[in-house]
Amino acid sequence: MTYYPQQLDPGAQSILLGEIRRIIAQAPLYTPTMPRSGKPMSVRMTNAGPLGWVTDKERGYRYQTTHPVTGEPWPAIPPMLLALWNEVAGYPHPPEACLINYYGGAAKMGLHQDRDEADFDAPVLSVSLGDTGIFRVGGTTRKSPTQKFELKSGDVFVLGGEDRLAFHGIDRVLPGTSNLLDEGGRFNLTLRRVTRLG
Ligand code: MD3
Ligand code: FE
Repeated sequence: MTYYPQQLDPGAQSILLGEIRRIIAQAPLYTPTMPRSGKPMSVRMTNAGPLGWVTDKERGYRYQTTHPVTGEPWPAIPPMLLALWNEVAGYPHPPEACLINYYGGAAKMGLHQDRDEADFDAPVLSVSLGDTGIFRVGGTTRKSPTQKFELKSGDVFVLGGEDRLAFHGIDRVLPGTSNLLDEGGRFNLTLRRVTRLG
């Protein structure tokens, strides 16, 4: 697990935010629902890239090529994110999915593992924009002790190797900790490989 605090300066953060706004104009944030229960998640989501992560009551967690509401293909991953992947991920193949999470007021994400990908060898890269998120990461079992990090706007995280399957979540977002978003809240972008090569 490698933490790059303030990897993006304020200028780069606002350019990236512009790219995210453009993606959301094409592929609106929607409210995902949990498998089986159909309980809505508090985080709203959309994606960029050839594949996007989605969930709903009927079909559960999966990757698909189209937006679940509009039926349109996901917009492309912004070149600056592909450049960031090349700079810090240390993986010789590009990401296939960029999940865009938006945390408004009371949104959070419970402790979970990311295991909907066929390839766990590739790292996962996360970029935070906007208000600070309280991030919790543990080990590969739900009982392992956890560590807390404050993920601030412009921070980048790379999860590779053993940490790729660590349990993690967002306890809460601290309102008023960033001026980047006029509406407040937090965006997290997660770049992932989904399919196995070869
Ligand atoms: C640690 N998102 O979308 S990103 C998710 O801030 C997710 O929105 C959180 O967890 C967020 O699945 C955390 C940082 C992250 C991503 C993948 C990981 C941390 C990780 C995979 C393994 C361990
Ligand atoms: Fe996750």
